[in-house]
Amino acid sequence: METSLERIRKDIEALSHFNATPGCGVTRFSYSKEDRQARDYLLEQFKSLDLDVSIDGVGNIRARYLGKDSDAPIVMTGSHIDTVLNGGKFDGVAGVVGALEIVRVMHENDIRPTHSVEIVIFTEEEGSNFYSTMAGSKALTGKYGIDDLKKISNENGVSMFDVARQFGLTPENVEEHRIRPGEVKAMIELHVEQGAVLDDEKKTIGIVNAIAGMKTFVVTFTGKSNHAGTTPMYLRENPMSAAAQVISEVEDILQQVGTHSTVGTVGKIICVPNVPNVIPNKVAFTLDVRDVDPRGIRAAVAEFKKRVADKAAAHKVEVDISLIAQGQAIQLAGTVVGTIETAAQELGLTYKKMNSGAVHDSAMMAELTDVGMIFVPSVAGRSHVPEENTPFEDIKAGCDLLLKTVLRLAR
Ligand code: HGY
Ligand code: MN
Ligand code: MN
Repeated sequence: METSLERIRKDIEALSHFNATPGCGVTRFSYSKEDRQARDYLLEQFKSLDLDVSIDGVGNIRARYLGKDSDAPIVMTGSHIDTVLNGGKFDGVAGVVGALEIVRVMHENDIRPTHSVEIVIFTEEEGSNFYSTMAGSKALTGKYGIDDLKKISNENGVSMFDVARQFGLTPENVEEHRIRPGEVKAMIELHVEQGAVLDDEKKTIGIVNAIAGMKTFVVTFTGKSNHAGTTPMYLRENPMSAAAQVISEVEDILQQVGTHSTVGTVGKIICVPNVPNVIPNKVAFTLDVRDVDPRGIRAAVAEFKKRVADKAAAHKVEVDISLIAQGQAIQLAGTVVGTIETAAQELGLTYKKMNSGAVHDSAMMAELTDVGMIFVPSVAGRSHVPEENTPFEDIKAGCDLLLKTVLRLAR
């Protein structure tokens, strides 16, 4: 009994066409037209399998394949279908299609494990709308309540609460649909590695031990706008000078105080008024700091805040640092890691135990249940780019491993 390469390929290709930027990677933000199309496609598939489907107030989808004991805690598997801007077609989708495919195999072979198996599709994993990664899984696991959903907003100042409402959902009910302690026996997420380790070492499977924690800040320097030609340098209160110096020191900070696995990224910068012959009055940028070792994040953030304050003073500008997203580093459950490893050995798959530098919704589930992750290789380690690629045969191997693992956990 194995999964179908053709169905896996067909689903991934079909979903990749629900895309706002054809020809330039895949862009499918939560609550967009493309998101609606992808949801409808998947809901169609779930209906054909007679799954018991529920959608919570922010759009997290749960589709349950009933086991013999409907009261027993469920085994959950899935991921996300939203993307970054001009991203790839495998990030998140591999795990959702993998979950769908293993349920199809159970359904067509009339396999009824004791525990129900539930497909989950988490909303807004990437944070592309509201810059808060894993906002959907944070709501589903109770880390985000209604107040948090009203606090995080998009570039037009519209909150996630209101965007979800406009999408036809009921965010006011989100707290009723939270996953309850004891409800989930285990959660397994299949995901592309998004790094180069498996591709470099020619291994088919990554068995994840730990998922990095992260903190995302928005740093805003505010100075005094003025004419670019008539304002002498010594009279300037220029937020761009302060921002440029801090941004250029991020690598130095990590060198000095980070661990070997601490990473820091400035990925977005906003300049107001953003006109060549005007000294800006405001410059804001994001800083994303991650590590599987919390000490690395703590040390890097402390040093970064010190440098930010020094540059603000040196350039006579105001500064505000706000934390807009965070996730704890987590160790995955030894029992689940062991189950995945035994299954990989039985399938004769090459594999490597490893950490995840990317964050994942599974990390949000880790306080409520035992969590495991299965990685499949990313060609040349590329992800969050149009070049993102994983051979379908590797995804199928990951799905076969997911099937074996889930059946063992759910039997
Ligand atoms: O940013 C991440 O690690 C994930 O892809 N959202
Ligand atoms: Mn992802
Ligand atoms: Mn991603």
